[in-house]
Amino acid sequence: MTKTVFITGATAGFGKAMARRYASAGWKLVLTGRRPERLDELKSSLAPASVHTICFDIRDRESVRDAVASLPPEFAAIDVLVNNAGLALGTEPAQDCDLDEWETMVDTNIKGLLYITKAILPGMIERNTGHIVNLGSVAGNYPYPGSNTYGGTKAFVKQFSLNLLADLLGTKIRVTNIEPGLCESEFSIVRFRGDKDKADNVYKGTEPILPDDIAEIIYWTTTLPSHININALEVMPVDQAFGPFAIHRED
Ligand code: NDP
Ligand code: 8X3
Repeated sequence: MTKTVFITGATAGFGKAMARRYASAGWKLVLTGRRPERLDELKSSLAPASVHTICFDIRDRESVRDAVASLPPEFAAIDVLVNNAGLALGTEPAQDCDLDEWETMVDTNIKGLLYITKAILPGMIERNTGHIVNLGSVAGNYPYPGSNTYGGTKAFVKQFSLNLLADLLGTKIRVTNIEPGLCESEFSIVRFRGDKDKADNVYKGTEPILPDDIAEIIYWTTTLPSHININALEVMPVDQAFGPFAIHRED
């Protein structure tokens, strides 16, 4: 039977690449984001794939509930949910950050992910099948300067994914946390609030991971035999590694 994938944040980056990957394998797709023109363009580019688009802000609890409740019957049985929509805002030290931006990251990366999960999980439980893939980050595993709240939200995503697995023991539902490092998408443009030069500098002289790479990895985790669960998968480009501990010394 044709499977259905529900991807949040399909208007750019990983989400858009995943839409192409799953469509090429013949899946039905539910694609979401806040930019309707991008959703329309993507749907046309995926023809003749079976695509349902929904435009809403995942921070809005009612919109999430309505969007999932009003799925057409042929798209209502979700096999794979990819909780991909998310963002970082800024790289300033905590003491210089804007509280509104911190709240936006918490509302999107944590609360939005919870709203979608809570709306889609009951159907998976009822059918005793499904796979939830969350987009964590290396920022949820390791600290770095300026990661403060963004890293905190991704640490939440990591622990929530593991805790979901604990609660879902005895069901056939799978949960995977994907933890990428440096990947080129619109992520840095958003993080630097539209400053394209600053964003380009992040990737300058390196070979970052690309959205198609992440799409392939996620597709793989969701098409393994159904008795296998990839709990977490951390992935960085070869051009990225770890630095020494920073030590402050008085002059
Ligand atoms: P992009 O900025 O390219 O895409 C982000 C997507 O999220 C867009 O489609 C955007 O759609 C959607 N989105 C953001 N806020 C909302 C919202 N409030 N409601 C609905 N949709 C929203 O970033 P990436 O593809 O790189 O990032 C995808 C995920 O991967 C994020 O969770 C990110 O934290 C994570 N990640 C990214 C890494 C990277 O280096 N790129 C590394 C590790 C993790 P729209 O604006 O249309 O709403
Ligand atoms: C995005 C990766 O290293 O910019 O989650 O935090 S990083």
